[in-house]
Amino acid sequence: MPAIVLVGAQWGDEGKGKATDLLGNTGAEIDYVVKFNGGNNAGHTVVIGTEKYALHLLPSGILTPGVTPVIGNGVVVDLSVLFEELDALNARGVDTSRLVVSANAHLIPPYNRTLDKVAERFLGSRKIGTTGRGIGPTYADKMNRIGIRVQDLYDEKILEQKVTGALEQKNQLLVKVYNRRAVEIAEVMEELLGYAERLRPMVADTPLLLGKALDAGKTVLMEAGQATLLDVDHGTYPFVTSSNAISAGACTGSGIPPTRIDRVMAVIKAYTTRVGEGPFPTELLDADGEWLRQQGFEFGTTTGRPRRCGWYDAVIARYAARVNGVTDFVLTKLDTLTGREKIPVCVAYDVGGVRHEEMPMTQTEFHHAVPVYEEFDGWDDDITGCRTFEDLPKNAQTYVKAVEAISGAPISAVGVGPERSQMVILD
Ligand code: 2SA
Ligand code: GDP
Ligand code: MG
Repeated sequence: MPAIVLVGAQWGDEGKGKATDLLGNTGAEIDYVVKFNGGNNAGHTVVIGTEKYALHLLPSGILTPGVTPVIGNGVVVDLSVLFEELDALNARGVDTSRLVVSANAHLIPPYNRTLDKVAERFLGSRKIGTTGRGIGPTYADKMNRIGIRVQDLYDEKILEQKVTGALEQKNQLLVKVYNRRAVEIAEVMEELLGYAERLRPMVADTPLLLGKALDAGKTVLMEAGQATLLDVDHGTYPFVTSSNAISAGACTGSGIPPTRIDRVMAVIKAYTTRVGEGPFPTELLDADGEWLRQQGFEFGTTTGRPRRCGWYDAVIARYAARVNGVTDFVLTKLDTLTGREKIPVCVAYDVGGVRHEEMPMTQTEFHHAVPVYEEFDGWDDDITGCRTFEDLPKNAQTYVKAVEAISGAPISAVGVGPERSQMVILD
């Protein structure tokens, strides 16, 4: 199993961090875990025994001894956050010395953090609900060819030229559009260069490193930040993040070609959540939504924002299966649904009287999609100790099998609690 991609099937926070960590610790024998998109907008929580880790910029593989964690070229890196996270993990006794960072990864300069936040304020009711970490402006700079890359830190003349060029545009925006103070070249240079020497031993030609590793028979896991419906091309645009979070993004964001990938796992929650703005057909704005938020502890790992909650949406699952080429789903947080008499599942949408089995073509239709529900019987027994499918109560088994039948790919594992071991592995 040389290259595996792990993505989120919904709007994020499906439990990708735990799934990655679990893969690294079960038979899969993962050698490298590569983060290929996003930056410190991500928030992955991994619980090992009584220890809880919240990772943002670092790949979840950092917690597994023997695994080499890699920050791929598709990631945007805030150096201050990188070293804060490394220091915090080191203080807890985690060995982070194997971390590798792509020379081609883009850096989040301080002015992009400011621009992300002021742009959101400026948009008012049209805001995206970003995490305010400078992600969007940094990817925009990359496409606009005014980005700063990791390798630029080691050619000071080039770095200064690039920062000067970028600031010509950024200061116009900051001063003239947003009424902020202009940013000085010196302060940007100082922040970026301040980390250069500490970063130097981690910097590598990661596509070459990973290509050689695959040639040598090593197993590489590529871990997505955010999720399918937040993908800039295939998500609910413009209410998306600014990178490709689907499986195809793993190739551009790591330099590993599609021909080397033979498994695409998608993590999907037994219900649905979203943070930030944008359409969400099964959203529950009532007591049931609040019940899911409290039962599932649905608050942002990065920003602490309460997550919007709704029922499982099989239209989204089928869409995710298709655009990612999902080979298997990991269904998480089944335990959160314990205690309900009935569990509704969205099987299709009604858009203006027309039934849609598949994701509608336009965002206008998606905004107006009304879920068509089927109800399943719930269960009361605590399932957090279940480890085999047969351990699950009959109604929970029926729910899992029913969801699998309409989601477009088989379910290979079911999460029954936040801890690493709380997983039911299916045949
Ligand atoms: P951005 O900051 O430009 O990427 O925001 C654009 C949209 O992407 C959403 N987004 C996320 N959605 C879910 N989880 C994310 N990570 C954190 C977590 C979120 C948090 O794991 O809990 O702590 O709030 C994440 N990152 C970005 C974002 O909400 C916007 O809709
Ligand atoms: P990610 O962004 O996809 O990695 O997900 P997050 O870490 O942001 O959010 C998922 C949350 O659910 C975390 O708090 C996890 O500890 C927790 N979690 C993951 N799997 C399960 C599960 O099967 N059951 C329960 N109760 N919690 C889970
Ligand atoms: Mg998260």
